[in-house]
Parts: sequence; structure tokens; C-alpha cells
Amino acid sequence: MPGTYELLSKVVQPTDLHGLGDKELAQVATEVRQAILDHVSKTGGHFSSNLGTVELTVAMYAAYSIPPDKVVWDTGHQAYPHKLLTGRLDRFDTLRKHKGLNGFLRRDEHPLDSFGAGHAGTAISAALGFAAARDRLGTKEKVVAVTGDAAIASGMSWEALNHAGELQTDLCVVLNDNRMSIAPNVGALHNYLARLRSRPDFQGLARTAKKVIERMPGPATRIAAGLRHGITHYLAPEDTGTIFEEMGFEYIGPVDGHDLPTLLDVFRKVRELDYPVFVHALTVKGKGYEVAEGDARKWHGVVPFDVASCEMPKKGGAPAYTQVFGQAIVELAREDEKIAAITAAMPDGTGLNAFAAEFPDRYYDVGIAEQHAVTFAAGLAAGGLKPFCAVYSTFLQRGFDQVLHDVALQNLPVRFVMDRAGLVGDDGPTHHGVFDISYLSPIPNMVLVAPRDATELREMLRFMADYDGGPIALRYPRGTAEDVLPEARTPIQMGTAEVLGSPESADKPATVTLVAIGSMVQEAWRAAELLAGEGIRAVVVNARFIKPLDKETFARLARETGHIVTMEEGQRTGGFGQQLQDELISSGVTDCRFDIVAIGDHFVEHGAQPIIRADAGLSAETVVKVVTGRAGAKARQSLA
Ligand SMILES: Cc1ncc(C[n+]2csc(CCOP(=O)(O)OP(=O)(O)O)c2C)c(N)n1
Repeated sequence: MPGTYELLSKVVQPTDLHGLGDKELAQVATEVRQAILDHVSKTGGHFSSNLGTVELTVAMYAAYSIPPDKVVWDTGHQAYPHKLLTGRLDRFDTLRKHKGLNGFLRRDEHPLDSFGAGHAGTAISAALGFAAARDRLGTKEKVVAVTGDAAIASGMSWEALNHAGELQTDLCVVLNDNRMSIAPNVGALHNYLARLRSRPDFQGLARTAKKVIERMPGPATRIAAGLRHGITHYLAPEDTGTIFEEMGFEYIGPVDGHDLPTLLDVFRKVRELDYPVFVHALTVKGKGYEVAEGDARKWHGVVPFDVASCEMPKKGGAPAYTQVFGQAIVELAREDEKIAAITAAMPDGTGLNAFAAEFPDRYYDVGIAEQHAVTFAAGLAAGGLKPFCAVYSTFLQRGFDQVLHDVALQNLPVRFVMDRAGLVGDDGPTHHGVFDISYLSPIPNMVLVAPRDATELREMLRFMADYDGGPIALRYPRGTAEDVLPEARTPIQMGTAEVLGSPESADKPATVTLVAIGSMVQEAWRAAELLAGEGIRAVVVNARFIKPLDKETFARLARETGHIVTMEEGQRTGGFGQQLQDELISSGVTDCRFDIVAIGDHFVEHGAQPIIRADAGLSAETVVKVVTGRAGAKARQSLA
């Protein structure tokens, strides 16, 4: 039964919680949970992480004064309760829809989204920045960072904890520990947190946390008594300090992250403290929706589902690129035992689960640690293996220097497989993979390829497995990988494009060449069909290699047709089109019209893929307008 949100609908900002008693706050929590269920079951989105942060958010927002106090959320995928407690209930049905609420956090969406998020591991750094700015400007607000047990393992989180321990300023870090990343969490830190949870003294104390918190000394008492670790020592004996204490934090926990009265006590007390405090809260992903509690991995991110039957629609149709990769890499690994695979906390998202199951001894989930993933892969390559580093295009941004300095400069044969390259859709600008062409192309030694469909993906992966000459990266989009174009195929050869020909009969000279990469090849073919309807014959080329470019083929076609249009699902600046244009100029081909269809110098918003692709002009219709001269001059650039 959808909720009526009697109290929640009156909460426009967190301070509206201040006048409410414990019972009413418990009702607010129930209504927040109901609102998540009611809405996310219709819109899709992040589900289980948000059910896990309900009480934590209600307690923090009731205890702190927001504004001016600030809570900085890590990643932002678990901040739906925050959105609901900051006056966005009436727009929650627009979640992740084009022009609706973003699924993560954005400073331009709401003044209380204190810091934008989407990529993991940023909250402690940003919160520490807020705290240092506060200290410098002499204001008094409190700052809290909320991070997850997977996000806290990222390098940046530790860089920030290290810095915070030294600054010793007023900052609270809340660890929302649900023992899960998207998949089960990994790593030594994860094991350490598990040990903290299972220590008998901690277990006992967690049960009596409320009493313990009541006995916590206030700052005045503590300072007078010269105490530095007073609170923790109510919870743990002197000789069992945690790693967080060693780093300069007061450690409080573990506390039950669903026990609202205890959380209220904890945060009301912690708010009075003026030095680094670390609150370790234990939560359950999917809390309150039984099936999600039972399978947090499946319910991490959901498509619209039926609340009563708990059924999500079965995926049908052509396999996604991710699945094709997942199968192909297993087949290649069966033939070649030097092949290893690496993921940074995304075994499901990258399709590596089958590989993980069949080859556990050459599969590495390094956690949310893309920088490490890249340099680790470089080490594997230097050590004689054939590493495939599977990572989303947007997250490889984290490892840029590692790609350049550790892989390419040493010309090590690391194979990068970039999933979600292109516009991802509902997740929006934090997750679109539209920069990889621009950031990988300038790197010497790098080879960059993009398959046009499933068959070509398999062939390119085989090519990559055989290629030991240096780093090579492959990009493909989110979505299905149907084979729909003319079936004649030529083998993949270094730096060679595939000329697909024209849908129009050959008795007319071609007056334009459409050069597309990856996901745009099919769209280029559609553009050629539309142009044929206008009496224009276009030749379609699948570039295959973004780097190195097939200079001879492109120069010949530029001369023969006198007009090149490039199409790519990526940023224009530094992209494929600009590189090809530059190459043609350098080769002395100047008598040729040249147009680039790519994403302009702006971030693309969230929304369904077809909508935002069309909005960004990545369509056959744009090509037709450009070729027929119906596009404005701005959309065109001529070489002449
Ligand atoms: C840099 C980066 N890598 C990967 C991801 C994908 N990702 C989103 S949420 C998530 C798991 C986060 O787990 P945790 O921090 O424990 O939060 P929980 O969902 O368990 O609340 C991952 C890997 C990301 N957002 N950013």
C-alpha cells in the first residue's frame, strides 16, 4: 500500500525534524522507507543502499542543524533519504528521469546537496575541505562525512583520513557499514571491520550503546580531565585501540545503524565534540524489504518492479556488450592461461563474474581502487601475464596518471576494456563515459579500438589477447550488441578501418563519407539510408581504430567524395573527429569539407539514452541536416 507520508510531507528541511519526539521521528523513518519503496519501484534506481540509510539519516538530520551544518555523502547513491528530508518528496517520481531529480547529488539541484557526488571515495576529502574553510573563515558549523564500507577502502578516503588526523579539526566521519559493496565487499580492511564487529567486547557494548553514550563526557569535562580518547575507552579497553584511533580519530562504535533512539543519542553527543570523530554504524542493505535484505546484490540497483510479488521484469532480447565480453573473456582464458582479469569492485557491472567463478586464481577484485587496478595490471603485464583490466570508462578517469605513467610510458601490454563508454542514460553526467577518447588518445603507445557490434567485440578481444606490442584499450557502450549491419566482415588488422560501403546503388558517385566509431556505426548506416532517400550517395566507414588512424583509407575517401562527416559518442574536444581532421590537414588533404558529429563542450544531463543521445545531436538526423546544409554553420567545420 503506497504511503500517505503524513509527517514526511511536512518536512521541507532537516531542521523541521527538531520539534519532533522520538516516536514521531520513528514514524518519519517509516514514511521515508515507504516513500523509497513506492517511488523506486516505479522509477528504478538505487534501492537496497537507500533502505539501509533511513534511520542514520533521520537521526543525523534531527541531531544536527542543517543548515548551516553540512553532511557530505559519499557516492550519493544512498542519499535518497537525504533527498526526501530536504523537501524533494513531491518531485521524487521524477527520479533519474530526463529533467527530473538526479540519482546522485548535485549542488545545482538543491542548496543542501552540499557537495556533488557519483564517484566513490570523495566524501571525507570534501568534508575536510569544508571544515578547513570553516576554520579559516571563523564560522562554527559542523561537518559530517558519510561513507560506505567499500568507499572507505578507496585510496582517496585514506588520503583524507590521513590528512584529517593531522589537522585535528572538528569533523565527524560516519562509516555506514553494511558489509557490501555492489557485490560482496573485499579486501583486508573489510576483514578488519568484520573483526571489529565480532569482538566480544564490541558486541556487548553495541547492545548497551545507549547507556554508554549517556555516560559520554561532554567537551568541557574531557578537556578538564585531559582526556583524548575518553569515549572510545567507554567502548573498548585501553589496549585495543582501533586503526581509526591510531589515525587521530575518536572511534565510536559499532552502533546499530537502525536503532533510532541510540543513533539520536550518539549524534546529539557527537555534535558537541570539536575534534575528529569516527562513528561506525552497522546497517543492513535492503532493510525492511525482505527479499532485498536477502539478496542485496540483486537489489542494489533496480529497474521498476512489482512491490507485491517482488518481481523484476526478466531481461530479454539481444545480449548486452557486457555479457558478450563476459563470455568472450572466459573463452579466451580457456585457451591462454596467461590471461588474467581485474575489476575495481564491479564484477557484475563489467561481466566478469563467470571469469571469477571459472578462474578464481587469475581473477582480481581490487575494491573501489581504479588507480591501483591500473598499476597492478601494469605489474601483472611486466611480470609476464596478459591482464585485461575491465573498468567503466568514467571510472578509468581515476586512473589516468597510472595509465600514462605506469602503463604507457613503459609500453606495457595492459588490455583495458572500457564498458559504459558513451552516454549511459539515467545515471547522468557523473557516469557518462564520454571523455576516454580525449584522454587516452594523446598518450603515446596507446592503441584505441571500438567494436561496431557483438561479433566485432569478440574479434577485437581476440586481437587484443594476441597483441603484445603495448597498451590497448577497447570501448563499448551500455546496451545491447546486436549484429545488424551487412554481414561481410574483414579481419581486424592494426590501424585498418572497415569500409562498409553504401546502401545506395553504386551507379551514382558518392559525395560524402560517413566515418563512425563503435556505437555510431549503425547510426551512420541509418544516416546513409536517409541520405539515399534524398538522392545523396554516402559511403559508410567503420573506423575500428581510433588510434592509430587508417590514414590512407581516410585520405583516399576524402579525395574521392570531397566531404567527410565523423560520428562518435564522446566529447568533440580531443575526440576522434578532431584527430582525423588534424591528420588529413597534415597529409595535405585540404580540399575536403569536414564535419564532426560529437558532444559539444558541456556536460550531458541524465535521462533515457535515446533522449539524451538525440539531444546531444548524436543521430542520423543530425548527419542528414549537416550533409544537406540544413544544419546551422555552428554545427559544421570545413577544412578548406
Ligand atoms: C570511483 C568509483 N568506482 C566505482 C563506483 C561504482 N559503485 C557505486 S556504489 C559502489 C559500492 C559502494 O559500496 P559502499 O561504499 O559500501 O556503499 P553501499 O552501497 O554499500 O551503501 C560502487 C562500486 C563508483 N561509484 N565510483
